[in-house]
Amino acid sequence: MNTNDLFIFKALTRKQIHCYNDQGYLNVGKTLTPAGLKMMLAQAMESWEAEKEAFDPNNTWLQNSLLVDIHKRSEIVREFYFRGPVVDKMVQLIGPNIKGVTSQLTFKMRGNTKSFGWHQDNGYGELDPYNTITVLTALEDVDEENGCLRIIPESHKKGQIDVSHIMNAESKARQVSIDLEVDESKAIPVEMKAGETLIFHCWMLHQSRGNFSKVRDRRILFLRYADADAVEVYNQRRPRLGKLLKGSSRFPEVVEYEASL
Ligand SMILES: O=C(O)CCC(=O)C(=O)O
Repeated sequence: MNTNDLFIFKALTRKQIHCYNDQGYLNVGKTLTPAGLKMMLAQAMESWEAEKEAFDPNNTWLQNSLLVDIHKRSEIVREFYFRGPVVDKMVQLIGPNIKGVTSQLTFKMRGNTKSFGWHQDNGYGELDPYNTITVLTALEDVDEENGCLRIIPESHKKGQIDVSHIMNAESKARQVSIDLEVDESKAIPVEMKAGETLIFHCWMLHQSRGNFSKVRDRRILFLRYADADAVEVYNQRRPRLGKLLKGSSRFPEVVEYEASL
């Protein structure tokens, strides 16, 4: 696959890095060309339609809105995740050793009016070191009407919030969602144009409301990248398995891990 026609590669500027570190999030601009966007949307929709039913308010977030391991189903997602325009940006922000730790679609199709509560991504699975980054790429324009992400700028400065009372073994089994109390007056919507990528820190407080558009979906590719030595705090500090994308890892199981198919 010749990705030069599909992806837009551009290093972060010093100003952007400062902004990310200070605010905890950054819209890095377009990472997909129109052709890349079209191909990614087509492959994502093929996977989505093969797996997912219509929205059902009695179903969980997972059932309605999430399709995991999307890099295993879509070649363009795999290229984007492993060798795309975000990987070198992760080196700039995290360091020389990088692994991919999550790839999924979070789709809120029209009519899916369920909100997703306030949380830190490191609340659903605490990784150490605490510099894991979530990377959202909008596959169409997203705004308040169709349920864009809402965040609290600088909230990453609060550090890890203890959610062990919510995320105990029993509640995990029941797929309980985290919904932290926050100061809503500090929240801002993060609107994005199709093909743009937003990155944010693993301690960033964020949530989304439902999709209240009658005519537009809200389709997002959701990836996460971590330091190649990142461990799962909730799992006896075992190394998080994920494909090594840059540099090296002290864990042989990470070096040898083949995530693709
Ligand atoms: O897709 C959304 O609206 C929210 C998803 C999210 O915050 C997450 O999966 O951590």
